[in-house]
Amino acid sequence: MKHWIFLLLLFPILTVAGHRMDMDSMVMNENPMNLPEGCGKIAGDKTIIVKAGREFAKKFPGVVFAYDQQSWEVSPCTRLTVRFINKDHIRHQFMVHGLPEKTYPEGMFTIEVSGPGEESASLILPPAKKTYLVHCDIAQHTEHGMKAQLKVAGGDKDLASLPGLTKPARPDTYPTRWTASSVILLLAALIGGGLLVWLLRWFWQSMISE
Ligand SMILES: [Cu+2]
Repeated sequence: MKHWIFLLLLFPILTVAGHRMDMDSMVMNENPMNLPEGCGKIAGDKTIIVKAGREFAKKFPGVVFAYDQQSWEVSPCTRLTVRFINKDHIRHQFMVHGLPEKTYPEGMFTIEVSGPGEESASLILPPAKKTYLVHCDIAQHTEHGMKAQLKVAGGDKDLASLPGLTKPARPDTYPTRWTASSVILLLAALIGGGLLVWLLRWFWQSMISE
């Protein structure tokens, strides 16, 4: 009996247009049908396979999570199907921002997969030349590299901090703070090193002169 009450509570969530949810994945604002403003018809269909996980971050120094690609190009009014594959044992998302809010509530489209596995969903892209931010909204995943861009009609810019593609907006700096003790330590290291070289030379010379 309790299960039925639970299902009844869940029912409204499951039936909201464009939303899907099960134990392993979630899709928000899926839209394979409604044309965004300015599109006369669906210009064409395109499918991209997006993989997410730690293994794709290995080639980028200082990056922990990444997609297998950091940039995708799509033509205006294309119906894009995203096949999102999560390779990790943690949650990852493919979240697009900045879409027209009339068609996409809060301007967002999201696929989330909670562990190793995959989920697919479609969206129709607007006609304008624009670069959309794609990222994983799980805490710290964007900062650690799970960030990319989706360019429609060539895009209007390149986003910052895309692993292997663009420079960070605010690069990390590691300034040296010179204090009395660090200066003494440096001098001691220089003198100690010089002394060691002199000692070794002396030792070597006394060996060959024998
Ligand atoms: Cu993630």
